[in-house]
Amino acid sequence: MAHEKRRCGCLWTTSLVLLALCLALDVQARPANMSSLKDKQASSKEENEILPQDHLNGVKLEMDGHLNKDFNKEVFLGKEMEEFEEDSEPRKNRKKLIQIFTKVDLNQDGSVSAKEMQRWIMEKTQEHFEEAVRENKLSFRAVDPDGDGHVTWDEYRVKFLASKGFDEKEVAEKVKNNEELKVDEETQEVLDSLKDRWFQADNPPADQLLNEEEFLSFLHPEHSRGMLKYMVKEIVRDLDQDGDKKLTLSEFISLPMGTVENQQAQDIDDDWVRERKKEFEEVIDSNRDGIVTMDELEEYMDPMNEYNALNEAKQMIAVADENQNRNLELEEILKYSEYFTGSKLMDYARNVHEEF
Ligand SMILES: [Ca+2]
Ligand SMILES: [Ca+2]
Ligand SMILES: [Ca+2]
Ligand SMILES: [Ca+2]
Repeated sequence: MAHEKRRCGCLWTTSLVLLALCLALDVQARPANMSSLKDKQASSKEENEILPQDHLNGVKLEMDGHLNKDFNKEVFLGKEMEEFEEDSEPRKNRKKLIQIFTKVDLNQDGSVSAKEMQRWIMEKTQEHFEEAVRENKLSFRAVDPDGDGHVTWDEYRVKFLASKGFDEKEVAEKVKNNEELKVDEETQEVLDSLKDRWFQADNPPADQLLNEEEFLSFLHPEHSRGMLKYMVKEIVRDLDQDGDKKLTLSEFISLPMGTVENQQAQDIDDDWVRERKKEFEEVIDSNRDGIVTMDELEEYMDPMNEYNALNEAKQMIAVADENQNRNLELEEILKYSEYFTGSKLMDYARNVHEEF
């Protein structure tokens, strides 16, 4: 009887583990989707635009340490990305892709070289930055309603809590009177890390106020040298397990702290590990000594790094280069449309030259 019971308990434990694994897998599959969802919510809800996002267009890692799955699309399409998302009609997309091809092919010889692709990637990355500057104008206006060009941490904190559903007047009153704010633990954690980031974005001489430019680097650390370092530090802090401020492969292919319950799931998720391993060994660890330093990670994450852009260009070409001439022809780019634009073209092979 007792034996029976034990076996029952064992089965029960096994199914619990299985359930946990399934849940963990689900969670793990989520980050990339979550961030695109977050972006959408942010653009539809103005108050969310005052919050730094986990996902940054044209940056190879998300803030939570996950690889940016859309990176190649982002640097290939630039600000035209949304058009491809909204308009899924293959015919139109095909036409657009052909137009893009003729622009990437700068010397108009009918094929795209690594150099041409590199130039294009730099241009498209710049577009994402210009977009960020434009959006930042609106976000800054939302946190600086009196328009004096400066925002204090307290003002921002009130706006942030208001966006989380707190009563803005009430919070503002409490902050003004230096009263304690009763917020849940999770919100407090976010507040603490935002505060850290806020003071990092305050350029010397530190006046504890952010102007529009500083606010831009608060929301978009990728284009400011100091903030890029800060972002790298945050990511290393999350992934580094032995505290030496460097990353080994095993640290890099483990999930960030706080998601430890995914460890087992991660071990069996071969794709996830394989992709990260490849990225670690072939790209991030540039001197190939098996260790990723903060400097290496910073180089890797810098969107305006020309060397990275050339590497990315070569990688992109290699994916679709069927005739192995280290260049991309129109046929190749149309065939691999999903890789470049995220949308499939079923009739890629038909009448490629029809539009000319
Ligand atoms: Ca060319
Ligand atoms: Ca380490
Ligand atoms: Ca290294
Ligand atoms: Ca080719």
